[in-house]
Amino acid sequence: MSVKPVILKLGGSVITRKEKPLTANLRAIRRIASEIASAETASLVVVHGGGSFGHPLAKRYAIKEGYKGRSSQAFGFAQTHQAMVTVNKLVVDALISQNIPAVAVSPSSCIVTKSGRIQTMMEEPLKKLLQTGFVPVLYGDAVLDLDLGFTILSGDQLIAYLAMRLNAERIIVGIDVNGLYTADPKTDSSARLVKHVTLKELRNMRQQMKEAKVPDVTGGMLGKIAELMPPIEKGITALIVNAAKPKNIYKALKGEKVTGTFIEKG
Ligand code: IP8
Repeated sequence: MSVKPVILKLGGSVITRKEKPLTANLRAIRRIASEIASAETASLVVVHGGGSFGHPLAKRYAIKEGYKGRSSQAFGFAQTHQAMVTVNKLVVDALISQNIPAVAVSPSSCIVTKSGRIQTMMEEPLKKLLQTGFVPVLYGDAVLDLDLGFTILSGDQLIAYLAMRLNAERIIVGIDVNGLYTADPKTDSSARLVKHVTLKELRNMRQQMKEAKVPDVTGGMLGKIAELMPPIEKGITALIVNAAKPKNIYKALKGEKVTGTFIEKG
């Protein structure tokens, strides 16, 4: 592939209203679509999360835990996937309205996992889409699993996998907080934003938490970042920004200075 793609993740908490099941944040989706259009990134893959579409259904039917042979669960798998198709359509529609040649790529149709980790992906259509100048739009999805029957594939695992397989230039993760904090910014006012961090520093932070036997005090961010470690190890940088704040996704795509957490191998 000649131009290295940028992998952009849009968190479910940004594009949906997390507290209201099956409710999109259309304003945010449209604003981000226009920021993506203005940035004119040469090669781009968009991946979005589930938010109030995928997560409540996945939880209700215990999709992540695997297929226990109950027909209600199979129905739940279908509903979870369909909820993701619904929110994906809103994202793709918004991008197309901005004259971006966005094309939906359904993970459940081209990816199989094994114990929750991506085992195989039929990558050719995705690669061909990128080479032809399309913007593929994928998402966290309910997928078939060789050991579990089925499971949930997170958008975070997907972006890390795609970054490595597509030899990405960089990863941008848009969430609803400014980046990685030293504590959970939603509950702890002493939390400080980590603006720059290396892989070694990240490993140390995780180790310290493990030793102190505290759960992820960063509000789950460190766990999310753990997925990004393999591509970062390979020299691909990652930038976490607040996509709920106007212009941040534009600035991140353009490589302009923006508040967030920049992660590199170091
Ligand atoms: O929001 C999971 O993707 P994520 C999507 O990136 C589903 O964790 C189907 C729950």
